[in-house]
Amino acid sequence: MSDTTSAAPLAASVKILIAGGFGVGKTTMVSSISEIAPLRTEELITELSTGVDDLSGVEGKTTTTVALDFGRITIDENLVLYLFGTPGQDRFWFLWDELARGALGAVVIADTRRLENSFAAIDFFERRGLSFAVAVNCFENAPVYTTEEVRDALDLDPHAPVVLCDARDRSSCKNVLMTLVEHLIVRATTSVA
Ligand SMILES: Nc1nc2c(ncn2[C@@H]2O[C@H](COP(=O)(O)OP(=O)(O)O)[C@@H](O)[C@H]2O)c(=O)[nH]1
Ligand SMILES: [Mg+2]
Repeated sequence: MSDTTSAAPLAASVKILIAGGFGVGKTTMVSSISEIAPLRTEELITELSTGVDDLSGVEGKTTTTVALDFGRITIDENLVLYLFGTPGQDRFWFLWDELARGALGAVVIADTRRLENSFAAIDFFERRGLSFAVAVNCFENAPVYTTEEVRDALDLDPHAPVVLCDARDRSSCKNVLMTLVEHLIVRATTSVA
């Protein structure tokens, strides 16, 4: 079983953040894609936090991520992605600087019923110069927009990738991450400062 003869290079480990507003599907995405049991810190939304968190549109949601979701996906023998879901609530913003340290890129998940919930994450990454892709999580009862309409509504840079996805579907999430990785490679090879 153990292979000590081959000198395969170690895969690059890349840290990716999974961000977006409250209830957009961050925990769902990390869970559906991770090949290790996702480490998750969810707590029941208490009576107390229902007054604090904006639950309109996500009334069915009974747990909330208080720290982070963590998962891993092996893309191929050269590349392993470590996924860090960010907490969606404003009161956990102090964690974002720590979480962003060492990250190569981010996925910002957006819900077309509440696009404005993802503005803060986009703003944070734009200000930090961290490359990101926007993944529109297509909930069944959400208005359907084209990726161009979403790009306009979010006032994104013309080459920031926007993809439609289903956060519950592994191959759909993998497609999002591949799009981000390709974008990171293009950025790294064209913006030699
Ligand atoms: N119908 C549908 N429900 C989803 C989808 N993604 C997430 N959900 C549900 O939406 C709720 C919020 O998702 P969650 O991943 O906890 O959001 P988070 O706050 O961003 O981590 C959960 O009840 C999920 O099961 C989706 O693509 N379609
Ligand atoms: Mg969550």
